[in-house]
Amino acid sequence: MNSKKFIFIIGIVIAFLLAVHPGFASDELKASDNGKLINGQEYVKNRVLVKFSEDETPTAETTESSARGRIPGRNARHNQLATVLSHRYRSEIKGVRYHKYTGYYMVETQENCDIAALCRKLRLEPFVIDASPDYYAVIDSTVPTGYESSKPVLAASCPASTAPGTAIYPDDEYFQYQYALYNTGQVYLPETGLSGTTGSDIKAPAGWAWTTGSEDMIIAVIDSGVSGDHEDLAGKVIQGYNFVNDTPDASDDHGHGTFAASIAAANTNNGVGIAGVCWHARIMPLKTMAASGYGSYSNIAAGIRYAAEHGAHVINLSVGGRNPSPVLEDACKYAYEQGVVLVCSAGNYSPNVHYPAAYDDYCLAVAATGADDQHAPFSNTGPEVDVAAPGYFVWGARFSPYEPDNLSSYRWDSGTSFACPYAAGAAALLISYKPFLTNAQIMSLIKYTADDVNQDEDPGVDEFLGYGRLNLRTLLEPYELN
Ligand SMILES: [Ca+2]
Ligand SMILES: [Ca+2]
Ligand SMILES: [Ca+2]
Repeated sequence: MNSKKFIFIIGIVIAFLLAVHPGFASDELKASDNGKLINGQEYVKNRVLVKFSEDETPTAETTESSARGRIPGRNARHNQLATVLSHRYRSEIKGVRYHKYTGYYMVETQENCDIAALCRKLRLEPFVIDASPDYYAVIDSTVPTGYESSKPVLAASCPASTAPGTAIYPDDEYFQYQYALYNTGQVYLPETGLSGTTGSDIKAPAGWAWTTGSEDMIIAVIDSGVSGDHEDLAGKVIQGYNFVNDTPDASDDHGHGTFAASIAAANTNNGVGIAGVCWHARIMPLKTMAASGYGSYSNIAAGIRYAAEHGAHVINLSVGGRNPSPVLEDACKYAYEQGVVLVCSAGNYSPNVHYPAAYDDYCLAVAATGADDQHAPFSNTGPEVDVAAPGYFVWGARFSPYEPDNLSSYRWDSGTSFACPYAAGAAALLISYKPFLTNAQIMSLIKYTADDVNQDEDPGVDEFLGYGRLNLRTLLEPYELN
């Protein structure tokens, strides 16, 4: 074994050891001492999210809330209740403020407050529907930032750009490595010589025969931000929002969001980089995850509501946490009721499907497969899994905060994080092609047209792959009635 290969394998081992423990906390997280543990999950220190009873009749809506449409507005009665809490629990509560993005009230606790005990007490108040910690979610990548492959030596196995039938083969430089889109049994990891299994792909060229997507499509990417300066996302990224720093600048300071966005909708057939699933969709970057890879549920909920309020058709959520939480579920319900398709990663190594993916009523939960259509070993399992897509060593746009001027590089990465945007891109393609479908119909079609690739071991719907691996050909091609 040569030394390069040895280092590469050691790298993979370290990557997976780290991935088993999602708490690969960055220095930033350690330094800020973010919270204690409830059920093993970290939450924002000194904060409780409170939802007041809807029965408390609103007496006055603020202009701010009415300008924001259907988001529940701050109302005078709720403000009074916030004041009541501040007085009644003054030994534990420092202040209460309305969180305009979620409609919840954020309680700031005194230092060393027992958050779990305070939540229990607040829930006993007749006018409090829920009081919960503001949990952290984590990005669903299994390879830590900084572990990135070198630029590969190009193999001579690129499919022809003209092809039999109606399938479309784009001319992007790295399309040849994207077994996820079109698997010819090609080498997909040049450093290792690993090759795929013919047909273990989402049948993208056959799907693109019917549509390559509409520029009207907006995919909101709730993540670490997106680098709109990357060559394969240039011209794609519309105005979003940064909920971590409360500013309109939603640029990426991690790399995860840029990678996920590129899988869903990279500039395609432009001769460089990779091919995206929905070629012409635009990306709305909603930064809810800090450079550490962690983000609070309240920020993610804010991002989900923002997307629904600002015209997103699809929301890609390659993030999640182990705890259910009303603030997150309410946001998913709200976006779903606005007609948005919410596509969520099932999570890695939890081992159960995490949240928001596990909200069956509102979210499409996506598991990961590899280049042989096998369930990826890290991919969470459970009855909430709806569909699977490749997420084991897949190619995407590389953005590194350590090399912000390098806007033309690519790499592989793994995780249900990167299975998710294949399904999000598929949803955007289907909406482009059949805009009359409802979000519930879109979600059903994605499930019902998937391939039951594990039917020998797990026939039918199962807890590993749901209905099966995504198939763009059967999703998009018209049915022939005989
Ligand atoms: Ca490209
Ligand atoms: Ca589900
Ligand atoms: Ca099955």
